Amino acid sequence: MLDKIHLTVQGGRGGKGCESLYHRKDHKTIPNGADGGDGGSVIFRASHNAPGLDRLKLKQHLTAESGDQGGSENKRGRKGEDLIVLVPLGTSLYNRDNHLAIRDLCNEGEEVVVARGGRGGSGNIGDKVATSGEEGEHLEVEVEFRIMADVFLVGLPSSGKSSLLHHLTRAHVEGKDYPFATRTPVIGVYPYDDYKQILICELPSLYQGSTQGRGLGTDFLRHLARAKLIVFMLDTTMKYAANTREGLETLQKIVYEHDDALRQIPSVVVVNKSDSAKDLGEVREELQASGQLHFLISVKTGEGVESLMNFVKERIESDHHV
Ligand SMILES: Nc1nc2c(ncn2[C@@H]2O[C@H](COP(=O)(O)OP(=O)(O)O)[C@@H](O)[C@H]2O)c(=O)[nH]1
Ligand SMILES: [Mg+2]
Repeated sequence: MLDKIHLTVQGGRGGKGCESLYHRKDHKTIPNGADGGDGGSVIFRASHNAPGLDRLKLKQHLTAESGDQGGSENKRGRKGEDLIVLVPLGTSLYNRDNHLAIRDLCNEGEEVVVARGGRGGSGNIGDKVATSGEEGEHLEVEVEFRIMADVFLVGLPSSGKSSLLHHLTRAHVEGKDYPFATRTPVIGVYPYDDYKQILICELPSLYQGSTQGRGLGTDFLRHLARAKLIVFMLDTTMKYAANTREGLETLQKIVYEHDDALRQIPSVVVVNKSDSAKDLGEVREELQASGQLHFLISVKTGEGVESLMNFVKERIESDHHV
């Protein structure tokens, strides 16, 4: 999945104003050339039905329709059609020249005019000087997609992220039992209380060395920017960390070095596989010592999962109210 592309965006040109004279029977001439139509604008709109950015990338140059020329006998040129570009919810637009944000499009139907069409030229009607239409705005745009989810699972390989996601949401997660199975983010919907839901996203695993360009790297951590809760996930088997403390440090170091602003997002530590711990007492002690909010769970037996989800629901709901 491609989630960062760049496009050239061009508003439609304004139609030319018309220069035309009407010859009256008394030999007087009356200017009657009409104005050209305005060019169409390029408008980005967030939609649940939008294709991924891969599809947009095929176009590269997006140009709205030009306005028609003005005609004689006061016939105004037709306005060019706006070009509506559908993008997925969670798309951010940046101006590539000055690197300024244009807009985040996060709600269904939300839209922004990215390149305005040029104004149509004046006709010579009313003794105006006939002019040609304006060019439309031209912009190089960076389009970036970040997954819109409430909760993100970030963890060591094989800690049980896919298992937890599947347990809660029935999301189809491919290739379990293979430590680096989840290569792209996977999203599931956790329904509760009849009509409420929480969107949960599993990110590919992190481990010591992810930052050194091994494996998938850490670019996917960009998706965390709008998270409401980050779940740092470890497990008791200690295959990918010497102990709980070290595992947690590894995860948090990678995430916060990727972007220090992510520290502002609430987080919780989840240690999975309580059913197969060699020394559960030691794990508990290390978690206590970390001073961080934590849950010890087993996706396999279901132990602790309900308390975890009660906390998650409370956390997400309190977030809705601010
Ligand atoms: N004993 C035990 N094994 C688990 C538990 N949760 C997951 N597993 C197993 O751990 C392995 C890795 O799980 P997976 O969900 O793919 O981990 P991920 O890499 O974090 O997505 C799989 O073989 C799971 O069946 C648990 O609570 N207890
Ligand atoms: Mg996985």
